[in-house]
Amino acid sequence: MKNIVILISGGGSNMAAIVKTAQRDGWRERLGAQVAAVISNKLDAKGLVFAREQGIATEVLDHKAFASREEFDAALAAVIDRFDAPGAPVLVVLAGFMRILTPGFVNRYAGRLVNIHPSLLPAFPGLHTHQRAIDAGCQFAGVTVHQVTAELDHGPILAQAVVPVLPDDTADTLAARVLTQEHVIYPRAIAGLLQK
Ligand code: NHR
Ligand code: GAR
Repeated sequence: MKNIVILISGGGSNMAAIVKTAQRDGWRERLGAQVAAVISNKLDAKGLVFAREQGIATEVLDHKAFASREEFDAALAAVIDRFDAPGAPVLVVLAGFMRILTPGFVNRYAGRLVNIHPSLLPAFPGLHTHQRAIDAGCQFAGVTVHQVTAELDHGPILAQAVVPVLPDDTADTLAARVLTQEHVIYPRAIAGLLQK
C-alpha cells in the first residue's frame, strides 16, 4: 500500500477533499493508495478533528518547541518515515501547511513532495496572494499544484485552475472562489501522481 501523508496548519479543507475523493473513487482498490496520516504544526488545527473522525492517524509537531528549522524538519521526517516503505515510497502532500521547509527535508522527499499554492504561479509566490492579485488589478486569479523544491513556490507545475476576479472582491471572497477549485484539482493531481 502506498501511503499518503498530508501536512496541514489550519482548516484542512484540501486534506478533507483528498480523503473524500480517495473514498469515493476507491483509491485503495484502484491505486493501492491510502491517506495514512495527517500531521499538523498547530495543536488547534481544525482539520485534525476531521482526520480523527475518519480514523486517520494524526500527529501534532509544534514548530515552536524546536530550536531551529533543521530540528523541526528532522522530527517531521522521522514521523513521516514511519509511513514509508521500501518499494512503496510515501507521498508527502502539503495542504495549507504554513512552514517553509529546509533544503534537507525537500531533497529527502524529492519527486514525492507536492504543494497547493493559491495563485497562478509563477505570479505571487509567498503569502497574501489574494490581496496581492486584487492590488495588482488582475482580472483572473487561481491556484497551482506543484512539486516542492528548495526554492519557495517554484517547483514544476502539475495542475492549475483559473477563476475570475470580480469587481467587489475582497481577499476573503476571492480566496473562497479559489478554494472551491483547489478541492477539484488537488485530489485529481494526486491521483495522477499515484498512477505513475
Ligand atoms: N518549502 C519549500 N522548501 N518549498 C516550497 O515551495 C514550500 C515550502 C513550504 C511550504 C507552501 C507555501 C505556499 O503555498 C510551502 C511551499 C509558508 C510560507 C511562509 O512564509 C510561504 C509559502 C508557503 C508556506 N511561512 C512562514 C515561515 O516562516 C510562516 C508563516 C505563518 O506561520 O503564518 O515558515 O504558500
Ligand atoms: C488554501 O487556500 C491553500 O492553497 C493555502 O491555504 C489554504 C488552506 O486551506 N495555502 C497557503 O497559503 C500555503 N502558504 P485548507 O487548510 O482549508 O486546505
